[in-house]
Amino acid sequence: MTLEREILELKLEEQFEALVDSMFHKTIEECTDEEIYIAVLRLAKGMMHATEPNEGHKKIYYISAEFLIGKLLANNLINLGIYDRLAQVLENHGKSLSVIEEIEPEPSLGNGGLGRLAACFLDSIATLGLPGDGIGLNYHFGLFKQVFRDHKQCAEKNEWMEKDNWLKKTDITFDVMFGDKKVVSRLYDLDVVGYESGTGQLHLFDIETVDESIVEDGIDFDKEAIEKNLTLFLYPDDSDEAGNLLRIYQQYFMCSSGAQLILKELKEQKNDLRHMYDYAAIQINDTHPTMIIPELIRILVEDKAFTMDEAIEVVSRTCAYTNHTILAEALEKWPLEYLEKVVPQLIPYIKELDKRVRAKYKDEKVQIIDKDDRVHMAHIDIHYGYSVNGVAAIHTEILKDTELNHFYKIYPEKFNNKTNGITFRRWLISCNRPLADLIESRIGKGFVKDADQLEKLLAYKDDAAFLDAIDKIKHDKKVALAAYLKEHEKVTVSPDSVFDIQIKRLHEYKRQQMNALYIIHKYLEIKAGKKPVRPITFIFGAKAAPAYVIAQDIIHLILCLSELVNNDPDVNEYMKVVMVENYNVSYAERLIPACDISEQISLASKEASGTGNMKFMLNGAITLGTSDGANVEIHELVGDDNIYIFGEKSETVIEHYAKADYVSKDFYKKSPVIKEAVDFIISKQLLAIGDKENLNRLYKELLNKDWFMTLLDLEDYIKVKDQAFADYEDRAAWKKKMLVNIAKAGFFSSDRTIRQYNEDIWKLN
Ligand code: 26V
Repeated sequence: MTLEREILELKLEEQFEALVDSMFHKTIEECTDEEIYIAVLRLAKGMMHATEPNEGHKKIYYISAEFLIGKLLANNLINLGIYDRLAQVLENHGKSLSVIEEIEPEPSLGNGGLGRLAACFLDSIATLGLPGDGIGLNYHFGLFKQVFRDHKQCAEKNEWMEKDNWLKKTDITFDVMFGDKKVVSRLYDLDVVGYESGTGQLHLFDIETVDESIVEDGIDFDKEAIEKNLTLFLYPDDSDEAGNLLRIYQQYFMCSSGAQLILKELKEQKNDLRHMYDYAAIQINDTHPTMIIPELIRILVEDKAFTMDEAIEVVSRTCAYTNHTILAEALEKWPLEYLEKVVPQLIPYIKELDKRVRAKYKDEKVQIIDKDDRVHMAHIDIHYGYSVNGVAAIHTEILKDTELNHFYKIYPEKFNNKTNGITFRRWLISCNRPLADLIESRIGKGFVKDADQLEKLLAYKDDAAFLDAIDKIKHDKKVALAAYLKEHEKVTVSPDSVFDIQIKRLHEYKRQQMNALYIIHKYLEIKAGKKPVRPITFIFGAKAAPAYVIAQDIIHLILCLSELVNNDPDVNEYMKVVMVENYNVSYAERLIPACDISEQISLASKEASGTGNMKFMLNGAITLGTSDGANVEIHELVGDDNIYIFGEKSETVIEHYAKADYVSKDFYKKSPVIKEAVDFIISKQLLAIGDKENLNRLYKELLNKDWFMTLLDLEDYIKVKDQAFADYEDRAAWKKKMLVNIAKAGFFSSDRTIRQYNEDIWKLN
């Protein structure tokens, strides 16, 4: 240890001892782990508060209904540059920082990729020294906690907001009007500290009158008591009108609070609102925050004496929109009638925006209010924002060529691509420190802030000692995961088996059902005497929207399969199936470093980008995937030898949809392998374990509809997956594949993505 470091550590030790003494009148040794956690939280909050905010002429406001920040302790300590020293201080006193980290509850303020992306972006904005804040909602229970009962998913509330947490209550409040009804919105802040850099803020708004006690069994509550429920849950069940109205209440509450905050900050800095776009950029994360456009226009017209023309011009030059999906059912279209009920004051503005579009363009497809009186939120963003971006190259091309082609023809200059990224601080340094240290030992620390430097690792492609070291870390991580699965899922898996992992939200287009059909196929092969050379551990993690029936059926199938396979003595030596309970960011941080094969098997054209694929690659897993989303860019970077690509291309899939000529039954009839696997869903063995209704429904769905074309790609999937398992046995070659994947992951740093947003869209400095 250098002298300088020793002094710093001594200082930190003294500082921490004094803090603990003042808080609990005890020594560090005498404190419980919970007390130490609270003291570390206090220490980190203090240091973060003292870190300079990133400042500049112009600021980016990233507005999003989701910020899936995960646990913050380890990440914040790393970014503050004190993680190792504090770990040492605690160790000196018989405490373990990794045990302390476990105590922090995980905030679940997001569903999946979209929310996690927003969190990675905040880290990168702060790290790059850019002035920028997030704007969102302070959901008290966030996304539900998933528990399995009778091989089915049940939803419970996730109480993450304990007395001691990272939130800072501010004295900033705003009135938000729902027609004549006034509610009060209060701002809570979270400091976002960049890696060895300044800070930004995550501004989370909460309704003052929120009442946690109205939550009954599971996640049921009175959906109509808006003053009490507005910020309780993220996207509550929207299968009925009350649920949909609540989403609109949430969205407007966020947009109105956000708009008022932005205008307040502009005023404090004495910036001229008529040139708002010189001082602020607002990035609209999917359509959930779209109402900020009409809301800003409304405020400028009604309170700031702008004409309608002026307000529209200024707001349109300030707001930019990111599209995260091409799935029609996910593109929000609110009935005008619902908006009238919730926010009547916005209706004249939305109608005015629509009127102006109609005056210019006759094409019905670009109108804001359609003939059924539904308001297309994305259309507001595209007409009245200055930039429209997709999140991976192929996704942006599909937007331009098909889904948003009518808009692309009008505004080609607005369209641009920003391939997603991930923060390496969390997805490498924090979740896989041994790998980060090994990399540093060869190429230095520069890659942490300049991710392209990872390419230097290619020089070690034939260095057997280095390749073995990577493989050893992978094995250690598999041992650690196996121990965790034993404790938490009550299942024993061998770290010497291949770990094949699919973790993401449950959706038919992501095709967890195809993976399940492969598992059935493998099970039947083993039963018939064809044993794999090495055991395989199939791991899933996924939450399904409570009202999404087929997704629940797919979870049910996987849980039934795991019961069948893991308890069958003919088979369980050769394969295991694990579906982890309550998959979340913390679980991802354990699963990703331990993965050998990363399942990215969406139907080509449907996964806008995927970001899990990037996290796996960075941690040395090899992708098994379709030509979809960012897989395409991973493929280009690593080359054919270092990825397993299968399935039909997006053009073919798009054509099938256009011609409506995909018939799943044809594939079922044609292929005995497919037939056997699909039929097994309603086999005696599975029906003895599971629920007939769920299994039958899924069977029929695959046979008669299969909207996301599972059977189209199943045979190729089986073939290529078997090849991947065979190749795994050439250990030397596989280790090289791991290295190439790690070395080429630099492009997927969210620092790169944010630099591009800044250069092309925000232009902050
Ligand atoms: C939302 C919904 C809501 C209702 C019914 C079905 C459905 C299906 C999908 C969605 C997704 C909404 C947007 C979203 O989360 N997109 C994800 O964004 C990630 C970050 O850009 C990206 O990596 C994922 O590919 C994309 O699915």
